[in-house]
Amino acid sequence: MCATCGCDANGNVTMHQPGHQHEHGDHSHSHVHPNKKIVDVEKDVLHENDLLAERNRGYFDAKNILSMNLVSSPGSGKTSLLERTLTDLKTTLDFYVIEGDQQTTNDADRIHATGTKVVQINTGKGCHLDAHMVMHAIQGMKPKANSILFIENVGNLVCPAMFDLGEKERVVIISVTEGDDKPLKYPDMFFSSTLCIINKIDLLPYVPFDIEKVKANAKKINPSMEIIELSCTSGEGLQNWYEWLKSKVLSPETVY
Ligand SMILES: Nc1nc2c(ncn2[C@@H]2O[C@H](COP(=O)(O)OP(=O)(O)OP(=O)(O)O)[C@@H](O)[C@H]2O)c(=O)[nH]1
Ligand SMILES: [Mg+2]
Repeated sequence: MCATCGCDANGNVTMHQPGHQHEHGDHSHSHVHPNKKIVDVEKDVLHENDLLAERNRGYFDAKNILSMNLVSSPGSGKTSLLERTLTDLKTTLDFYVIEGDQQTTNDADRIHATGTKVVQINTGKGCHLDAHMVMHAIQGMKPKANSILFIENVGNLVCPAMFDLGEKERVVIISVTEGDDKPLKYPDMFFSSTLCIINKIDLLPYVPFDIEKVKANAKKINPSMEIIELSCTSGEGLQNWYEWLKSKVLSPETVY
């Protein structure tokens, strides 16, 4: 059992690459002993995760890799946003993707179809990625310097908020079918993210979703959060996302 969220992240991390599979039997995840105080275990798990996240961050910084953790509820459009972005920008920027899901290589297969190098991490019953899993994935993937690494987290607005992966930016995606109260109901995720993407705006005429209200709610939780509205289906607003992304890319000359 995962001490911090109650998910059973017990056992091995299986990393799938389309057409290629690895078994990593050395993944360690802390377990709750029935007699131990949960609060102590939580501290240990998160402390261990934070140390590994710092290690990942050092690796990303040293290689000037822009790392982004994409988080959302299941189905908000994380993979759709990646498909659009990779297809539209692959000639100008160098991309890598780590896909996190409980099961299947569906998302990795979709990313692979865009011609981008991708590793799938299956968490089994675990409901979030952690820094250890990401460390293994980047060791196998060896992303080039000055590239962009997208990490698509498991669809879940709760547990991934607690686990720093060493990313530079955390991007939370909410779709208009989910309700405009989500920032208030899941404040940790919105507080810890730097950008909020409101996706599926093509569906606004059909759903009772107040876009001004969701923005106000997000700003209430995190006043410095940036917000971009878009539709992966119609393409509306994607340009704003691409400009934001490009503005975050550091040129090699600015690294010291
Ligand atoms: N109408 C509409 N549908 C969208 C949009 N973006 C994504 N979808 C649809 O939403 C569904 C889920 O999209 P995904 O990209 O798989 O979502 P996800 O967040 O990656 O899902 P998980 O990985 O399962 O958490 C798919 O059927 C998409 O086609 C959009 O902008 N508008
Ligand atoms: Mg996905």
